[in-house]
Amino acid sequence: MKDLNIGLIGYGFMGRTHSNAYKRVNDFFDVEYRPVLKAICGRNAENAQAFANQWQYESVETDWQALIARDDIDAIDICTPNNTHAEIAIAAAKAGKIVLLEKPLSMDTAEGETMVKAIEESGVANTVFYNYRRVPAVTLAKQIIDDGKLGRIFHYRANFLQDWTISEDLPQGGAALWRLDVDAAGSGVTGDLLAHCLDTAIWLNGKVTSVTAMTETFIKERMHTLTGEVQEVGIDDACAFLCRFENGSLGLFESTRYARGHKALYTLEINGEHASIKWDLHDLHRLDYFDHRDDSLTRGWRSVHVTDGDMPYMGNWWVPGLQIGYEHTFVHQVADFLTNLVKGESTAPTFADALETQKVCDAVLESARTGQWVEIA
Ligand code: SOE
Repeated sequence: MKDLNIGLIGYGFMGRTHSNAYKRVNDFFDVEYRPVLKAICGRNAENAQAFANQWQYESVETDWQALIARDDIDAIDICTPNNTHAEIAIAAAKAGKIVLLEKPLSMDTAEGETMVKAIEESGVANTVFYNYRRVPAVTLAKQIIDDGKLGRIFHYRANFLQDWTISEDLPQGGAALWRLDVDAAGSGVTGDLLAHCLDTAIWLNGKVTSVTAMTETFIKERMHTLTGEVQEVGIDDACAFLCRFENGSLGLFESTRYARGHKALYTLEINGEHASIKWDLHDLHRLDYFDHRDDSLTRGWRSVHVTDGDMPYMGNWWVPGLQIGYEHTFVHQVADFLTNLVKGESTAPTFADALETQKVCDAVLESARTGQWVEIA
């Protein structure tokens, strides 16, 4: 077993999901590397120390450049706001460190391209955490599609609905609310939530070739947490778009943070010539499947409980019938990453894969601005 010394930057929500994955992976997956929580890095020394105590990191850094300069760090994991991804990832790649990055890749396509260039020039192993690919039911959907069971695909539909920003008293910016600040996030639901839907869609159904979109910002001004000043809101609160895929199918996507009652309702449905698939994050261990070729006595929607030992990832967990959840998707990505690392390979979605998602996000935002269909180069 080889040690892989991790230096993780960012002690927020995603810092916790990634740390949990590093700690759990060897308990459940037979991989040749053992992640060692070597250092946590964050600007606030007290918060970073508290995080280190909670998750048992060996040391604390408050300067990410100092972290990258350390010889005892093999891999840099970036869990910081989006506007810092490029600078840190490029510096880490140039220093020859392995790079793991929480989604999305970048603020925009141009920045993403510089990141892909740097990572490819350095040749370091990399991955971007788009964790929902590794929900066992979603991975099973990929296997079903690749097996040809759906036949020709006609429609791809996805939603990601939340309701946590409806109050106009909610400020923008700062540690907890940077996702609402366009300067830190790049965009609103498009880069934060539809990016997840697009990563899964491109993986399951292939390239998106053109889009037409609309966005809305319902609350136009919010106080900034850091300055106390009321500022214009620059993010999209809601976005809906239509698209065409390279395989000829049509896509329909919607995301909002204003769908009262929905907390993280990521759903997708794919309709093919022979069969259809449906999945819902709130019931994440089930995959609904309808096959028109079934005999007429039993034909209907089946709800497949994706917990059997021969289903994706499930043989590594408990016993058939017992469920796993959200945090396990990150464990799966780390397990795959460590498995591929032995072969010197990166793990999908790589920086280059995530750039495809970024290009579609940019096209969506451009279309919403111009009112025109936008082709994806
Ligand atoms: C936003 O609320 C958020 O936390 C996203 O940033 C995550 O990527 C998504 O998985 C859940 O929702």
